[in-house]
Amino acid sequence: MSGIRNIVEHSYDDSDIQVLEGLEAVRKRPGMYIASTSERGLHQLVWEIVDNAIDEALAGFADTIIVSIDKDNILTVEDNGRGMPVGMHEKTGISTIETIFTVLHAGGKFGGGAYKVSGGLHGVGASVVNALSEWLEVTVYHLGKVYFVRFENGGEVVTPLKVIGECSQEEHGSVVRFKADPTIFTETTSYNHEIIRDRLRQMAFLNKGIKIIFTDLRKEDENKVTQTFHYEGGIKEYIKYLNRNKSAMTHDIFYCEGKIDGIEVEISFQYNDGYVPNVYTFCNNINTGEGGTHEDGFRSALTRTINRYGRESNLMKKEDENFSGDDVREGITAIVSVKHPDPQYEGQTKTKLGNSEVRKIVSDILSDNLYRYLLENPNEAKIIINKSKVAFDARIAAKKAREVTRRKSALEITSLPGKLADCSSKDASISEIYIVEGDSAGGSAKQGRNSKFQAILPLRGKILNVEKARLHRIYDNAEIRSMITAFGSGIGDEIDTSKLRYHKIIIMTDADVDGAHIRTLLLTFFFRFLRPIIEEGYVYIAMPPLYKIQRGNQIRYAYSDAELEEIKEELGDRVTLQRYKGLGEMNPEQLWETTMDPENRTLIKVTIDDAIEADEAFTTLMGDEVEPRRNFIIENAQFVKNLDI
Ligand code: 1YM
Repeated sequence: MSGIRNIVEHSYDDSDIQVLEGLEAVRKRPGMYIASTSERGLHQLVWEIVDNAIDEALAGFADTIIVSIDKDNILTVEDNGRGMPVGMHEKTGISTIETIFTVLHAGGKFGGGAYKVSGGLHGVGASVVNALSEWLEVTVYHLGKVYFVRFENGGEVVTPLKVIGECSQEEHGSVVRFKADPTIFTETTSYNHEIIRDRLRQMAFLNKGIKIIFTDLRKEDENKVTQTFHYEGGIKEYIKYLNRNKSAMTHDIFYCEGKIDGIEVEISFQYNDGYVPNVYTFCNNINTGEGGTHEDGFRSALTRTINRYGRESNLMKKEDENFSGDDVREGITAIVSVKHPDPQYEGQTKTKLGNSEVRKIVSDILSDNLYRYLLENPNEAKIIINKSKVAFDARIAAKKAREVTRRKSALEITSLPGKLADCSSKDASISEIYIVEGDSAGGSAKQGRNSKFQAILPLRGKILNVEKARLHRIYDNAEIRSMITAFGSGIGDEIDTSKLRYHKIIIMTDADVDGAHIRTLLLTFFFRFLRPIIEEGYVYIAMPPLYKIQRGNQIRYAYSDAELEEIKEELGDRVTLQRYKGLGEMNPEQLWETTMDPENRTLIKVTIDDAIEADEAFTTLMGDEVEPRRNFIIENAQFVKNLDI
């Protein structure tokens, strides 16, 4: 490879031979220059040429790039920049364009020093594309003239650079057209529409203002033939796009940019109501999947600035502990994009940015801008602090709960809670546990059950309903501890559903508002700390009847008002009607018959969506904000009917 650069010291003839030897080396061992000769390598050819066009746009000379795939998988990239240099290269004696396309790594070397951003990772140069193409053509529009050059068979000049026509003085730009060599790309030479579309869209997001038009003539669907990607808002619009199916917590999308020591930094983020952080980082338009110094700088500045603002605004109290990085990142969607003239990549897949100066640069730019943003947008700031607080509380609660279970196992106390009336079967697959609200209903359930496979755990309903209790207080709660021990699966990160002692965990609460409230609390608890038991389908809700309708010896139960009407119609007017206010009003036989007998009962399997909804309800209902609580109750009147808060 290094020998190739020597051509500058040789005569035209010698260098011509060496050039071809250089490109021949690429053809012999493509794997040294591109990732592979499969689909991935094929697409790298496209990125290589697109990167050059993007560089021209980033240098400020072009604003539109067109990428087209024709029916024969010939690829064309076009820009409206200055046009590649058409002069003779003084040292090689061949045209600069030919040099760019025939000398390995010539692109950067021959440039006017303008800093090249793209291709940092794969940037092998246009010559590699030429080497791996059956043919390649370049057309340049420059100062009223149209220039053309054509290469064949992996880089031989068949039509040296010449003027082939005229254009208007205003017209300028470069067009590169090539056909990938099927003898090299033996797997496929057919471009993947989605891969190209997604990358071009991403490029347009990462480089604000550049219009990228994608044409795929292989498509029949008109909407797919031509698509335009053009985002004046850049990564801010990218965040909006990434969050399109999520519900945002903050109304606004944060954005800032800055340039220190020639390193450009852009950062944007928004919080959604999810739990996972999604932080995407880029260097020179390449996704740095393994993170690196830019991500480090982002993380530390985010945590530091939110804590600083929280304290200075008194939204956090003096005695409060600082939020951790995980707390402030919960539910964030963020993009950190840096443009660096000399990036160093590390890591397993060389997608980790290593330049150490970047850490402080990103951190300084984010700290200044974010702190000012929080001061100027107190409402957004409040949402962010609150969101971090909820995450903080949940983290502490989870830790406590883990300690509780750990302490137990350390003492080897596996003894089941005293209130549990266990079933005799040890086969989890047929065993059920009823979590029952109240001691009296618990009593009926214990008497009414089939003790072979049904266990009963009574809870003292109101105890869970500690007003505005932070989650960690709930975990000090004896009832919660009873559940954890009874289930046997462990909790949090250490959960193991294969150790569950029952494959049906059935929540049985009164069919009234308090019952709904307790159910919400239980589901929230399951969702946050025992999520796999929901995901794997072990959680159910029992459906006790609302009415008992009797005529003579005939007894019927109605589970809804509509059903009551139907039964009344059927049995006529002379019925006695009993409205059940609670499970405790049913005698053991009735409870068995209506709610527990597998032959007759109705169970609702809890889905993760139910649990998410419950979790949201919980967060909103238990939060300190009055306004969202009221709004929530109005919007979810059905769910929390008459709930007295
Ligand atoms: C369809 C792909 O390659 N456009 C393009 C490339 C160059 C220039 C303009 C350009 C750059 C410079 C000066 C400079 C390149 N030039 C070189 C080299 N589109 C596409 N548009 N004048 C024109 O960087 O100073 C390499 S790429 F090496 F000649 F400077």
